[in-house]
Amino acid sequence: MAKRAPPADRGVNPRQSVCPYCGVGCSLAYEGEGSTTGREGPINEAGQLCPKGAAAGEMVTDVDRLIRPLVRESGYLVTASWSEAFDRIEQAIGDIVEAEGPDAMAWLASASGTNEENYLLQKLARATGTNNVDNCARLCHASTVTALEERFGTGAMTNTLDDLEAAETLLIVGANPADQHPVAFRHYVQPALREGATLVHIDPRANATTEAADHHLPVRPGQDIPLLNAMAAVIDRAGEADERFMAERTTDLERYRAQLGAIDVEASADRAGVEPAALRAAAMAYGGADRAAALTGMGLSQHHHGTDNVRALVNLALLTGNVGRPGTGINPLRGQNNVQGAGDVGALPATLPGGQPVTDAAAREAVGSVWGFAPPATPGRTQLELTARFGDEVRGAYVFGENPLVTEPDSQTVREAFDSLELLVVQDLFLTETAEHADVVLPGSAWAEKAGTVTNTDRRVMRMRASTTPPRGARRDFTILTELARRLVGKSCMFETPRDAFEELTAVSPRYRHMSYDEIGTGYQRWPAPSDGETDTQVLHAHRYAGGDRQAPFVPVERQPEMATLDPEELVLTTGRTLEQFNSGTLTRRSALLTQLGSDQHLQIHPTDAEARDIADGQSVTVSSDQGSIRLRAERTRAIREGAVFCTFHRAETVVNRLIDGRLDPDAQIPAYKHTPVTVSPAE
Ligand SMILES: Nc1nc2c(c(=O)[nH]1)N[C@H]1C(S)=C(S)[C@@H](COP(=O)(O)OP(=O)(O)OC[C@H]3O[C@@H](n4cnc5c(=O)[nH]c(N)nc54)[C@H](O)[C@@H]3O)O[C@H]1N2
Ligand SMILES: Nc1nc2c(c(=O)[nH]1)N[C@H]1C(S)=C(S)[C@@H](COP(=O)(O)OP(=O)(O)OC[C@H]3O[C@@H](n4cnc5c(=O)[nH]c(N)nc54)[C@H](O)[C@@H]3O)O[C@H]1N2
Ligand code: SF4
Ligand SMILES: [Mo]
Repeated sequence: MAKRAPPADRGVNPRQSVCPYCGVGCSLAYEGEGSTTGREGPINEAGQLCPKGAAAGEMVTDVDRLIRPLVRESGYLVTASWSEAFDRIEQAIGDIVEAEGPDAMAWLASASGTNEENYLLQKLARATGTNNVDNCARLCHASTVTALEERFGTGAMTNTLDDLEAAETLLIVGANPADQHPVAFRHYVQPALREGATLVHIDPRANATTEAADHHLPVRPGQDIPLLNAMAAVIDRAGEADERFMAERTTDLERYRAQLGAIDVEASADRAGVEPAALRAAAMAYGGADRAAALTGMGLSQHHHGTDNVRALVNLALLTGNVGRPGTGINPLRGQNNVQGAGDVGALPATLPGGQPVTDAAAREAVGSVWGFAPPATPGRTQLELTARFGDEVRGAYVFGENPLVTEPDSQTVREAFDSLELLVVQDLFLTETAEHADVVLPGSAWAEKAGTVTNTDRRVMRMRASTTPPRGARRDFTILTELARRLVGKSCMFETPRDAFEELTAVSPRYRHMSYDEIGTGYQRWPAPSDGETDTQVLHAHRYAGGDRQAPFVPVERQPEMATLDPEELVLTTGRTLEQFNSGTLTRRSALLTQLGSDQHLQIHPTDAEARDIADGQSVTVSSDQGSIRLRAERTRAIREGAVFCTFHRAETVVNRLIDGRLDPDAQIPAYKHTPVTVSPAE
């Protein structure tokens, strides 16, 4: 496939910005009075938007926007001036750092914030002396990134959205892009299917993506490893492995082959809960294609064995030579509009801007020479490790654009943890469930009010432009963080404008070194930098992996995931998303348009499982795990497989995450939102 050049600047459009919701990164403009229109952008070339993008203006004018700082007095949040709020924060952080050291603070950055805001926040944290900075990428693709980095040297999408049209087969595992990345699905996946590509969908639940699929494997939640390994065994036995690729580009094949040789395909299919014939057919669709691309999401990443899940998928791609060529690869679909960027700019506890490890002395020195101070050398703690230490070794938290009281697992414990802090600062647009527990709440800015850059799922950096000012009394996020930096660490973290921060970012981050704010214009610039003769880096790992090696090891996954359904009374709860709502729902629940379109939160249950429990369609049910109980309305549907139940986490008041335990994947510290043994019974 011909490589497309980055589109030239399409002429000055002073209002063109990027959608504040998902990682696809559609271009849009705020038209005033709560209305938004799509703009012809690098991704949505005809200006298409999904319903969330179309409704993105509504949050800007919502009557509940925070417009005054709040501080806690005698147990109540009361309005305060900006200087009172900043004084309170400065004093409290100063006290905590003096008494307990800088690691007693937790800094949570925002995957919904710009690169410049997140760059500033992580730099500020490091200037105070801690690497305790993380963001909700930890809850999302931490396991994917860990598994990809260990093989390929970088965790990002190996290919691009444009490149999908070169695939003969698309393997979508644990993702539902028709609902969660809708414009990417319509604009990139569906055209590939119309051109004749085959779609294999692995998901315990039939959904909008499944409607387009040729093969659907309704895997039992948590059992992707036996399924993916059995697919590999089928491919290998059929002689469809790519021997030449494996000889040139992989190591440790013998161990992997030994594992494959011992696999009983029927038994694995049984364990995974799928038909052996369907498994074989899906395997041949992937293994028999010359170019097959895998797209992956939360169904694979959010497990106690999330990293192992992705390892199994990487093995499959290496076995079939589906890495480093157009129309192939492993492509994590990223979550928020800037979750890729938040990591790129260093809002992670173990990495400096550009993915450089904090433990690398040369990287620390290079970054430190620009910053004027050296970043600390010991990796910080991850988001959930920090929460677990609240009230103990961690005394204060600064939460920028996240709502962890709703979105972290084991909500009851999380709530107690947040309440045990000496200082909780929340910078948000609304009085979220988390903000209600804060000591200081700072009213920030919505997307239409801010300028800067964001990095989408396929490594494209695009610019946001402010077309209006924050409501009177609120402030731009970048301005808030600059003032905070001035007060806490003085000049070393001060920037006049987001452009200045971006320029410094290009100086410290190898990923962004070739970029320029002006040249991005209304187009994009992608990382990594193109080498000679290339115009754009659509395909990573073509000759060498990003880590510099020519060969990547097979890492056989021998551990079998636990089976939860030993007790016939038990079902496995898996959670996820709907088209019209976004994460904790803070923004989408307020939209009249989305509420009109969107469904309520139901518990999807298979008719056979419902029958066995005397549960009628629409009936109120109690869902209980070892952690607690909640009530939901049942929806009897064959869309969900037997033995599993599904609901979303968008409705904060339901507190679904009360049911989910706090155990983490040992390699990536990601929680298991996709696998909770529960009992379901008619509500009293
Ligand atoms: N409309 C909308 N779009 C969004 C978001 C949103 O909230 N709403 N959030 C954004 C964010 S932050 C993210 S991270 C992305 C997430 O995007 P996705 O990864 O697509 O999101 P999920 O719905 O969490 O999970 C995807 C699918 O995994 C399936 N699944 C559950 N358990 C398993 C399992 O054990 N194995 C397999 N193979 N599949 C399983 C679920 O049935 C679900 O259909 O979406 C982004 N886009
Ligand atoms: N059960 C279950 N739980 C899950 C998941 C799951 O699949 N199942 N998925 C997990 C995943 S993948 C993720 S990413 C997390 C998401 O977890 P969170 O990031 O905590 O969820 P959001 O609702 O996206 O919260 C974003 C907050 O930022 C605010 N905000 C948005 N834009 C701006 C801005 O420009 N400035 C400021 N100051 N604030 C802003 C919003 O108002 C909102 O309160 O949830 C995780 N939790
Ligand atoms: S697909 Fe994603 S980026 Fe595009 S309009 Fe919808 S939510 Fe926004
Ligand atoms: Mo996410």
